Amino acid sequence: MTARTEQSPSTIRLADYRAPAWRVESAELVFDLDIESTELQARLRLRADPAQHEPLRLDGEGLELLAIGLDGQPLAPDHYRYADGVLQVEGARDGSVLETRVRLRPAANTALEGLYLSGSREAGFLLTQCEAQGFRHITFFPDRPDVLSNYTVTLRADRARFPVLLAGGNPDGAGELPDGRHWARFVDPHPKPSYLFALVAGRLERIERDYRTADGRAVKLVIWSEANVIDRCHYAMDALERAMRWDEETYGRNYDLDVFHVVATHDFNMGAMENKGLNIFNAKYLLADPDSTTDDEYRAVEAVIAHEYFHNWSGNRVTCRDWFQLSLKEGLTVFREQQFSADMNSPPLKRIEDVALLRRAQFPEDAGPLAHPVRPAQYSEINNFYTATVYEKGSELVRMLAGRLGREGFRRGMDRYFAQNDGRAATLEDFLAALGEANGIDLAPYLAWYAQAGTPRLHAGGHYDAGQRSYTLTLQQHTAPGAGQPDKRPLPIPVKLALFGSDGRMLPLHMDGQTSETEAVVVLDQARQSFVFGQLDQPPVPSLLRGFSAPVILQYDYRPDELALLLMHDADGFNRWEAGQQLAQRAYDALRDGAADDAVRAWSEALAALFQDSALDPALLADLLTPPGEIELAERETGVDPARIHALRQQLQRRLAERIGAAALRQRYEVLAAPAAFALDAASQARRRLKRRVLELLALLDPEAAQPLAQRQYEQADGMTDRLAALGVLVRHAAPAAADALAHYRARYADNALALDKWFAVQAQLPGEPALAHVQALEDDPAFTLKNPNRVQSLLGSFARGNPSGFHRADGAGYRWLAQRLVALDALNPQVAARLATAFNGWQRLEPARRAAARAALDALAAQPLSRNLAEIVGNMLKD
Ligand code: B3K
Ligand code: ZN
Repeated sequence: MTARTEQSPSTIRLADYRAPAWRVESAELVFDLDIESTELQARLRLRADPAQHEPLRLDGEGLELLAIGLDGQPLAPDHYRYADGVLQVEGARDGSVLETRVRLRPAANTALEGLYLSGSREAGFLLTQCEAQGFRHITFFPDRPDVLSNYTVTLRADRARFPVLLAGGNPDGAGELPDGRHWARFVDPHPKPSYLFALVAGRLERIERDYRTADGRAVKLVIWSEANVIDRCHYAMDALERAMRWDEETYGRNYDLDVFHVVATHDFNMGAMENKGLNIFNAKYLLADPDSTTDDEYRAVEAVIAHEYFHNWSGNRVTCRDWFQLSLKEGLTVFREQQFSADMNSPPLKRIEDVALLRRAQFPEDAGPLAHPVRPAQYSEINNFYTATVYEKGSELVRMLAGRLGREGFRRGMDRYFAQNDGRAATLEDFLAALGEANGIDLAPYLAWYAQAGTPRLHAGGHYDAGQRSYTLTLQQHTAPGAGQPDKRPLPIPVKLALFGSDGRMLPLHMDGQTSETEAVVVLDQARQSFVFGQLDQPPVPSLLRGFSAPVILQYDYRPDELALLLMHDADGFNRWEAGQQLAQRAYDALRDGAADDAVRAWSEALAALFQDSALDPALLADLLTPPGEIELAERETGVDPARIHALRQQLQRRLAERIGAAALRQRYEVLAAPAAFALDAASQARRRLKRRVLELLALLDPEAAQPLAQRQYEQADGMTDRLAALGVLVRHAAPAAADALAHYRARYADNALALDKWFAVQAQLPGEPALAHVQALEDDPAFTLKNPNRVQSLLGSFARGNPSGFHRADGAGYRWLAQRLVALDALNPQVAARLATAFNGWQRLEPARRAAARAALDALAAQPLSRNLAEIVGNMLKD
């Protein structure tokens, strides 16, 4: 197999969607579980669509078929055919029962899709991953999300080796079998698509909690993990309870089974999976304790626990008709999770974090060869479409709709959406229709957002007319051609805005003879529109796109003093930060272009003043003191030279540190570092966040003076946030103490996989040329393996996707090395290989030498036999 082109016959198109010719009313599955060889007997009651006269075709990948029968009779070999992932059966009628028996080999499954082994053959446990198309690796089935079936699952296994047997749904009996074996049965009362099937079997420990839903159901919440980490599951349990309450209060959604199981595994391709009643989590998003978990990771655990739980309604009760609708569940669930996290923590900080992620991960995707609409029109490998566009941009689209309808209107719309689509496989049209109908508003124009790739640029210009006392704001939008869409249409762009006077106060908005409050939303739905505001005695400073009201790139030619005014006075926490980011970008541009110092001075002086403001939230201050990242800065350039970007950004931060001054930084650091009892509350987290930032600035200003502080912080840290921050500073500045600290950390956390991942990651992020040799040496560490996705991400991912100046070496050695590793990884785990390959995104915009080297590495890769996953990514990268 080589990289395929768009014409490949394996391309699946939204336009070709057809309702299933065959459905499965009920599936009775009996597993005889074993590490090396598992056997599965499946009994499917079939329903035929009378309008379609199609033979019965079921999906099945790599299955060893042991027996097959139809309506109680064994099938003769000429009555069925199994080839190329499809089992075709002759003679099936509406109401027929198909029985198959297959053998699976879990321990040999390194792709971690279908049924596989987590951990060692001796001590590990069995589990499944089915989304998107893993179920076809387990049994023959119409493996598509619009086939909803009733599942009865019986698990049988050796009791000593597999004391715990779990599947989705409610428990329905358990008992002993001869020869030390036992069984357990589960019945799911809610029809579900095959991608939500799950089982887990092995030696696991648990923690439990009784929960009563708002509508009165008694639910047993159980979190499972291997024995050595069960003590680290309590935070997740608390977060789960908070999420369940929040969904009852905010959306009126109650849980609907008697049990809710959550299982942690160290071997997982992504974050977590929302299987009905049996969520499975990458341990990274479930385990938490102060000694091994940073504050950011604590918040991620809370967010992912909530995300998967929220899927029970937005995803499971209402699922997707086809995989093109993926954002129907993912964008919506990310949005619900973002709302929840904002409510649990700080709304402005959460917004800043989410927009920063959008800019770092989604904007580059939308601007490069992997660009696709939130609802793609075609794909080759669906697992490649679990992207920042589908998730993060998808969430922004829901946010725009929610903003348009207001809090109560959105709730009304969501109630209708759930009521109309419960138990169905729905489309994005169904979603917009329900929201719109419940509010008497036609939301159809927003569908264009789902179909069009690329980030719109929003150009804003203001004109003040002293005679008329009016201010005219002219907005224009433009989306560059791309992703096979030469002509982009104007989209509805809600622009939330306020006007500021020169004293920093918000001005009342007089528009179209109406006076509104000091904040309004105007919607640009044409290529260009003007909005006039009256009764203004002075030219105002506009605060535009407040709260980041649409996922666009805003361009407004602010003067530095205008940005400084917004940075000081904007009550919208997001826009306040944004003003600082804009100022930082101007300062960066000035440094790069060798221009006069004004912009650097404007930025650093404004921040130096805020540094003294004791009323400012330390966490917000930490974010304000952080200029846009290297990936974001590269997005604004052509002929990208990542080494130069890194150097300029360091220089910029050094200038900031100089302006604030070593004494002020040092003093603030000592205050922040004063001993305090470890706590996870917002104030404590904010203090640690600022402490880290101040230490980093100090290290830039005077590495030698900062080193003992970092060393002391490392040694005295009472939690991972402080410890890792200090280690990072020591490593990045090549401090003499770095080697000792690394050795100490390596030994201290030798048995803690998640902490060890951070040890690999911190070294993979060493800037510049030396990083590659470091990474290569770390590949020889006995703890490194290509078989574990978290470890691959921590070393290879942190380097290739998170360390631009390290990966993009001028000599191209980073590219060649990655291409080689991708081939090896692809043979084990195509999903993880494909994700890692996105590190090449943006290669066409590199400066010529790097571009040529990247292209050569990609060409060499494309010439190899690759999985469909990796072939699609590489093929897209090389598309014109
Ligand atoms: N739905 C899963 C992702 C499945 C990815 C399949 N390659 C997790 C989530 O988004 O909640
Ligand atoms: Zn999700």
